[in-house]
Amino acid sequence: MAGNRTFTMIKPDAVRNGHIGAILAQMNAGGFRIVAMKYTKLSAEKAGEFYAVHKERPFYGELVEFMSSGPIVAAILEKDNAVADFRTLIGATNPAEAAEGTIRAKYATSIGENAVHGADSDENAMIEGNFHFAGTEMF
Ligand code: 3AN
Repeated sequence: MAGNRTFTMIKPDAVRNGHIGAILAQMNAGGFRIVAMKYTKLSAEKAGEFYAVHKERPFYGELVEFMSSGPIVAAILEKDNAVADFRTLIGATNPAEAAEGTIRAKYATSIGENAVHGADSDENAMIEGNFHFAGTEMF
């Protein structure tokens, strides 16, 4: 059965460009309830740890540098079928391929600086949520 929670980050590009409010509004309008939320900044070390699965990819260094370049908003969101529905709401990794009206189509600038993160499985949503939040920070 599909889980009901996912994990997201509003990335440094979208924060810098002033899109936090609009992106959160679109998440709420899409039926997602905020379970946990934090305005924070990843150190290069923490960003490297978060994206360790991509360590061998050619863009890993660039990704770690970008994700630690400024503040982010980290959040756990709740909705039926959360992981898949959230990936539909944000659109494809490459904003040029993201469906019209999706968060990445509207706010991402490139495949690397693509405005938001969305967990890709129930298992990763749980791991990523626990990476950022203590149990006492989830409501
Ligand atoms: P998604 O975030 O849509 O699940 P992944 O898991 O393939 O996409 O990639 C994780 C992150 O790595 C992306 N959000 C993006 O920031 C970055 N990334 C992916 N592909 C590239 C690429 N070809 N060049 C630069 N950065 C990339």
